[in-house]
Amino acid sequence: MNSQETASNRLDALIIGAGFSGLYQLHCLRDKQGLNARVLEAGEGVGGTWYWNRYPGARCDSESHVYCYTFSKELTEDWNWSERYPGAAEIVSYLNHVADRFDLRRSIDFGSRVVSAQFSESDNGWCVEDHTGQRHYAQFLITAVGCLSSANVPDIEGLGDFAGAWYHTGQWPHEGVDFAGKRVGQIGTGSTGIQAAPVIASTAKHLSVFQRTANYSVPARNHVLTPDQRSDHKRDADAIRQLTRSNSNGHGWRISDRRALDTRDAERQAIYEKAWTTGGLKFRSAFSDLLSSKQANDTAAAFIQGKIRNLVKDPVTAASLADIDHPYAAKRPPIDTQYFETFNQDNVTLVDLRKTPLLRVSENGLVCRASNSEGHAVEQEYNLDILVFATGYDAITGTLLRLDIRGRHGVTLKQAWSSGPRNHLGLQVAQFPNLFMITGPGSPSVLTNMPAAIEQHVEWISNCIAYMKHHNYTLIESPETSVDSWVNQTNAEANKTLLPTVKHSWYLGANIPGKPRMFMPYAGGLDRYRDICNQVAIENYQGFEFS
Ligand code: NA7
Repeated sequence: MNSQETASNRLDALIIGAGFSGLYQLHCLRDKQGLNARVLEAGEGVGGTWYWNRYPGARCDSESHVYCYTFSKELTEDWNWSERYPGAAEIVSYLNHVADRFDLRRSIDFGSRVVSAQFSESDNGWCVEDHTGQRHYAQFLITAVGCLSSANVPDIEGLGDFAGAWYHTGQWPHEGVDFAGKRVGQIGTGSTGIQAAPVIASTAKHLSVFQRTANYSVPARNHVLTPDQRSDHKRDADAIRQLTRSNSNGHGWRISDRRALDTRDAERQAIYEKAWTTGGLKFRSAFSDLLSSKQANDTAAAFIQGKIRNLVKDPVTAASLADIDHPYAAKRPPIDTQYFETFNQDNVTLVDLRKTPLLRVSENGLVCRASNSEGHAVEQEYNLDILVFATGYDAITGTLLRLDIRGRHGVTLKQAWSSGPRNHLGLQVAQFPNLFMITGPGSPSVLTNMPAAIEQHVEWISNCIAYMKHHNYTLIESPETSVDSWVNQTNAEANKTLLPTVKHSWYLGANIPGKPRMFMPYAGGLDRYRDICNQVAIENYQGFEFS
């Protein structure tokens, strides 16, 4: 690295990504601390995850009055959400409004994809290269790349032969896709597939949903917010903020103290009925023991499976949809608008891949292995015009690893994480000084309402940098001992729950072939995590080393 070049244009902080985290991090460092901070963003606009995820039905599962920043009263006051859950387009509008309101765009390079980041021992800083070969120098490097931003397109034989069009939901064309009169195949029945199927089926000639693993889903009960509901949210903004900042999940509701196993059958059933009618992720707040006791969880699972069997008219389809192999909410629990009801439409078919496994993509569509009336294996071809991959992401670590980040002595993040992601407090990796991760592995992230987790991380990182500037420290780093201790705590928290018991969970990296299996998010709750981080800061950032 040319040190003259470095000195002349070195930033205090370089932030990767202009979604919820990157925008707030920029605001905190540039506007509140007067630092020279800049954002590199691969997209042509702000929005992060929501910039790319424009698939049909794309909508947040958090309620709109909590899926937003809380740091500015004026911002809360002047923004109006239109529905109980914000749709993708409205979230992008909100983030554009934030970018304008705080004049953030002038510090963002759009269309700038980071291809590598190298720590320099001589400069105690980072050299970041974008796809054009341009180099950017900064004392601090902060990744704000989101947890679900690297699309997982499965390596299915023959995809190159398909004569129709195919799309991954996480890289959806901005001009949209017209399904009218088309035969559509959708692979995947996670949160995304469950949102997309009813919308695709509303215009497609035919939709075939290829289901590998059946999934729970609870009705979202989305609705347009009335003027009264909107003004209640504004009036109660302080209390809502206090709640989202003090509970375990960052949502606007607390998990009940009541235990399912201590509740009599009739009462428990009534509680589930009420939660089903209310709808949304709040269903899982019905009892405290749903994620700690399999027996308790079975009661929720049986309730939802009963609902599925009632909602779906064809008994064979209903049985396939309700034949769920994991505890409720041990995988990310979807919420839906008319998902199960969609299978009652004449133009919708469920293909159960457990009974008829997917063999390959052909020129005409998808080929599965079925059996004929004599029980002999035969190939069954589904003719399709459009194939939709709702197959998820290389979650949490995927994008970080693709950035080709190199720490001390050229060690790559891939090498440091060869057996799974390891860091201190979810924030810092040993041998990678002055690198901070927002909502990376080892932090509550995807187990919470993301903006609540993001605000906590951004504020902690900003305070830490302010502390360093105040004390004239130029370098912060986490020793291996701190990393070991945090990894042990993260594993211990996960093992208190049913979360790591699911074989095919992206929380564990199990959806990506070859990815090391390790439960990635911190499962001890955002409230506990916040307390731990605050205590570390109070004790002069104990567990970190400064120089
Ligand atoms: P998910 O939750 O990872 O779901 C992906 C779905 O795709 C799931 O049903 C997978 O089945 C299925 N899948 C993946 N690969 C294949 C192949 N090769 N063949 C058949 N089926 C496959 O991703 P989403 O986008 O739905 O949700 C991600 C998060 O976004 C969500 O949790 C929210 O936080 C928002 P599997 O279950 O692995 O058998």
